[in-house]
Amino acid sequence: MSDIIRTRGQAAVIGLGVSGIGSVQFLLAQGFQVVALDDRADHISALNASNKLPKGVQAQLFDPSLLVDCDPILISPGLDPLEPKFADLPQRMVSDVELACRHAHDLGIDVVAITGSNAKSTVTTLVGEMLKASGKNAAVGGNLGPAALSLFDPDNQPEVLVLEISSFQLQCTDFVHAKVACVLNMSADHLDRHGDMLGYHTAKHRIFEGAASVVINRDDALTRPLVADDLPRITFGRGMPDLKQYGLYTDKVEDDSAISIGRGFERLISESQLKIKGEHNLLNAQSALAITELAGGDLKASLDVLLSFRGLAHRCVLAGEVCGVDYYNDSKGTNVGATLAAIKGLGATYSSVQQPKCLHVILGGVAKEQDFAPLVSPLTTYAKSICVFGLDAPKIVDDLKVLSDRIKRFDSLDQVMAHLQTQASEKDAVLFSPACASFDQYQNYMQRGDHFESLVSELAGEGDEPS
Ligand code: UMA
Ligand code: ADP
Repeated sequence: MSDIIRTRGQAAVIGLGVSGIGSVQFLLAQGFQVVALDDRADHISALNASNKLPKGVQAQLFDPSLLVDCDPILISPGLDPLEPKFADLPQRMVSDVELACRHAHDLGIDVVAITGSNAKSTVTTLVGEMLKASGKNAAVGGNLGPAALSLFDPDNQPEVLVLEISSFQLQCTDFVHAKVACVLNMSADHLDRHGDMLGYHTAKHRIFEGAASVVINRDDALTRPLVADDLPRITFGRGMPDLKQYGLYTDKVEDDSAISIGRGFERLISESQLKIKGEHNLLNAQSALAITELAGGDLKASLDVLLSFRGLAHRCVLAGEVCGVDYYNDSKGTNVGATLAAIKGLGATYSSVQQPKCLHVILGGVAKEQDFAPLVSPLTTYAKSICVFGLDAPKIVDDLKVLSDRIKRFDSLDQVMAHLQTQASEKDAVLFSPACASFDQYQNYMQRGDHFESLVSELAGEGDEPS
């Protein structure tokens, strides 16, 4: 048994959100006494008045003196371990993900560990479904929820944990030992927390610690493990696949000019058979197949899952069609890399020789110190108009100033949609992919996406009225 769990003395959990509450429950079940801490007095009162924490555990305001005898100290991912208030803690802080990986290792449960700047939730969900379809008892969670430590069930232990792991979680993770580990892609995000790209990259690459095999994106050198580069591996990418690797066939076969996902010489599934659209989703499908293969899944069962997969809510989903204009909700596009993929993917789908510029792109929110200049090229190619709103609109407008002829600034999404109703014309698409966090005007990206979808429904209602 892992030393960290064997001690069974006093443990602490800092931050009592989804992962914190999961951690408290796990530690209690393991026989620890648990000190449960949070910084928000109102949240503490609400928790203590509810039955969300297990009996006998009282939430308390953070105070380092309460931690003196605690080991381990679990820190929730939303809290920065480098904050000065944590500097003098006697023990190292660990993430709930590290504890979950250690516990899985002790119990002989496999771990599949997935990170990346974008596509984590989509690929993690697909891998979970593919392993289940292959007959494995897979539990899926981590950053996409439920929390990693909530995935264990003594009455029905999973055979495999499929974990989406964020850079925040990895920052406090020294033990993973995954059967398969993958960094799907790397582009700038969360630099306000990690300082710079090197700090972000270093955090992400902790996922390879102790890995038995890896999946690598051939088109993104930053996804390669720097150490232990001789691990068993499968690669995926845009090019043609090599033997036993995944890739894309783009050549014409008889009458079928469709792009196909291939493994070695075999064409597995064509683009037109998939319900998820855009080149980025062809990469997501490949990475899911590769990870599932190394995790011991079945290819035929995995392809069946791909055929029926419609994508996750708030990720480039068609919210509705109003007066010949398609409206896409990509509220989960919370960084420049994600929005880049969405513009390229939908742009290529909607543009035609007659109308190369086909998209009205909505950006805005909290910029997280990102540079928006990488969006200039795809916006130049595909954007008819660009609507910017929210806290960091001035920064976005400034970074995109070479496109000033097609940018307009607004205060709210309501104003943007009222404007687009009069501007977008038949065969255009409106893409809501903000490239920013939502916290300036919304609780989270889900609430923001729901607001967009409700505005689309309102437009549809108005569009239906007889003139
Ligand atoms: N808190 C403090 N002090 C602080 C900040 C927060 O005490 O300085 C307290 C809050 O009062 C609250 C708790 O900490 O009680 C919130 O903890 P948290 O921010 O770590 O959030 P959780 O509810 O535990 O959710 C976390 C992940 N959140 C973050 O990483 C910010 C969830 O990912 C994850 O689903 C969940 O654990 C289960 O594993 C969300 C996310 O936005 C979806 N992730 C980021 C992303 O995907 O980009 C990384
Ligand atoms: P994550 O969990 O990493 O945020 P999601 O699967 O939730 O990833 O997708 C988030 C957003 O990332 C999507 O809305 C889409 O805009 C974008 N995206 C999806 N797949 C890719 C990819 N392969 N490369 C870049 N961006 C992507």
